[in-house]
Amino acid sequence: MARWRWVLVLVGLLVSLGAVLLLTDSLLRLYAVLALLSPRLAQVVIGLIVIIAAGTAGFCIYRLGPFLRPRRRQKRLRSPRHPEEAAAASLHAVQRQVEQIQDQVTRQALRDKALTLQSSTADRDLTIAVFGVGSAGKTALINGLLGQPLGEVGAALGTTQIQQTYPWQIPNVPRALEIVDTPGIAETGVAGTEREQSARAVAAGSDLIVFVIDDDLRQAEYTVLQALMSMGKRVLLVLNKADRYPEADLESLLDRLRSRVVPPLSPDDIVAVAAMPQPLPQVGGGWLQMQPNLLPLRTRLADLLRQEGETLMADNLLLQAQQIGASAQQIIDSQRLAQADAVIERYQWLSAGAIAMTPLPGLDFLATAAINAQMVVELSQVYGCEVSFEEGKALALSVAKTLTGLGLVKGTVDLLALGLQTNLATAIAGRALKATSGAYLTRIAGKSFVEYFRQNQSWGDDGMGSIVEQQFRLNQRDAVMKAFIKEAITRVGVST
Ligand SMILES: Nc1nc2c(ncn2[C@@H]2O[C@H](COP(=O)(O)OP(=O)(O)OP(=O)(O)O)[C@@H](O)[C@H]2O)c(=O)[nH]1
Ligand SMILES: [Mg+2]
Repeated sequence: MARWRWVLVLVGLLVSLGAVLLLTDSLLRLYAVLALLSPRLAQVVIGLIVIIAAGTAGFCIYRLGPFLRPRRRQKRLRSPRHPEEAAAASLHAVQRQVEQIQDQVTRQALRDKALTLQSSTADRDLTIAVFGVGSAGKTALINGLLGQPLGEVGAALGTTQIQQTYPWQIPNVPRALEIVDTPGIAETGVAGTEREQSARAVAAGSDLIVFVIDDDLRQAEYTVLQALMSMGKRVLLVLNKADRYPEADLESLLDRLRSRVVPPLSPDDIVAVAAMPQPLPQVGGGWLQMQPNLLPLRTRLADLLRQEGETLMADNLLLQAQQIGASAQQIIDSQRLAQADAVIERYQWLSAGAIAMTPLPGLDFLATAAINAQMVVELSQVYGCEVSFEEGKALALSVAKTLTGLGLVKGTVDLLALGLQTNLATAIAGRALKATSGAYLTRIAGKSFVEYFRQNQSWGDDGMGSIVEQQFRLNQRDAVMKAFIKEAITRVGVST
C-alpha cells in the first residue's frame, strides 16, 4: 500500500476514536437524563442509537474496504494465439499497409507478393533448404536421405551450380515435403557470389534450414548462420563427414558447436552424420569402408516435422509477411520523407517572405510561428497523425523557443552571412540575410517535426533540444548548405 494511504488510515482512525469517545460521552449523558423519566425508555433509545451507529460504521468499513486493500495488479488476459492465426493476421495487416504505397508499380508488386503468400498457405509442401559452404556434402546428404543418386557429388567446390528441388515424404508426417539442394556459400568470384545470393534466398524462403558443415564453424559460416537465425529462421545444424573424426574428437567438436552458436540451438538440433564416408587406410594395409550414417538427422527431422511441422510453416509465413511489411514500411517512409521535404521547402520560403516584411531590426524567428504552425499541420497529415492548428502552433512556438535558447538563431545568421558572402563575393546584411536565415530556421524546425512525427509524436529520450541540434548539424553539411544558399540567392533575391 502506498505511504499516503497509511497516513490517511491513521488520521481516519484517530478521528473515529475521537468521535466514538464523544458519542459515548453524549450517550451516557442522554441515558442519565432519560433514566430519570424511565430506565426502560433510556435502554431502548440508547440501544437503538448504538445499533444505528454500529450499522453506519459497518457500512463505511465495507465501502472503504476496496480502497484500503492493496490493489492487485491486473493481469491482462491475452488469448493464446495460434501461429496460423498470428500469421494470417499479420498478412492482413501487411495487405492494408501495402495499399498506402503511392507508386503503382511498387504497390502492385508487393500486393502480388502478399497474395501469393496468402494463396500458398493452405496445402503447400513444407520446404527444407539444405544449405552450407561448398563441398560440405549437401548433395551427398540429400542423395543419402532420399536413397537415390539424384544430384552430382564432387570434391570440387561449386559442383551444384543451380538449386535443385526434390519431392520427399517422411512416414507419419502428413505434409508433403520439398527438399532443396542449394549451391555452396562463401565461394570466390562473381559467379560464386551470385550462387550464394540464390542459396540465401532459398534458405530465407524455406520452412526449415538444414545447415551443413564439415568442421568447426568458419567465420563465413558463422556470420551467415547468425544472420539466418536472427531473421527468425529455424535451423538444424548438421556436422557431416563424422567418419573423419575419432569418437572423442567428434564429441568435443559437437560440444564446441553447442557452446558457440548464439542464441543457443537446442542440443537436439545439432547432429553429426556421415553421408558418404570415404575409405580409410588401415595400419596393416588395406582400406576400411565405413557405412553411411544419417540416422541422427533422419530421427531429428522426423520428430521435428511430426511435432512442429505446421508451426514451422506458420512461423515461416509470419516471417515472410513481416518481410513484405518491412519492405512496404521502407517505401512508405521514403514516400513520406519526400512529401515532407516538399512541405518544408514550400514553408521555408513562405517564412522568408514573412520575415522580410517584419519591420523589426533583428531576426524575430518567433514571428514565423503561425506559418510554421500550418507547416506542422501539413507534416502531421503526411504522417497520418492529424494535429490541429492550435497544437501545431504550440509545437511551432516551443521549437522556435528551443532554437533561440540554444543560440541557433544567432548561429544561423552568422553562418549564412558567411555562406552568402563566399558565394556572392560581397557582404550582405539587412532584410535579405534576415529572410534567408528565417527560411533556414524554418527548414531546421520542419526537419525536427519530421523526426517527431516519425517517432510517433515523441521527441525521444533526449528531448526536443537534442533533435533540433541534430537537425541543425545535419543541415550544416557542405552539400546541403551549398544547395540551400544557391536556392536562396534566386528565391530571396539576395544579390539585388
Ligand atoms: N569423408 C566424407 N566425405 C564426404 C561425406 N559426404 C560427402 N563427402 C565428400 O565431400 C565432397 C563434396 O560432396 P558434395 O555432396 O558434392 O558437397 P556439396 O556440399 O554438395 O558441394 P557443392 O555442390 O560444391 O556446394 C565429395 O567428395 C564427397 O565424396 C562424408 O560423410 N564423409
Ligand atoms: Mg552439391
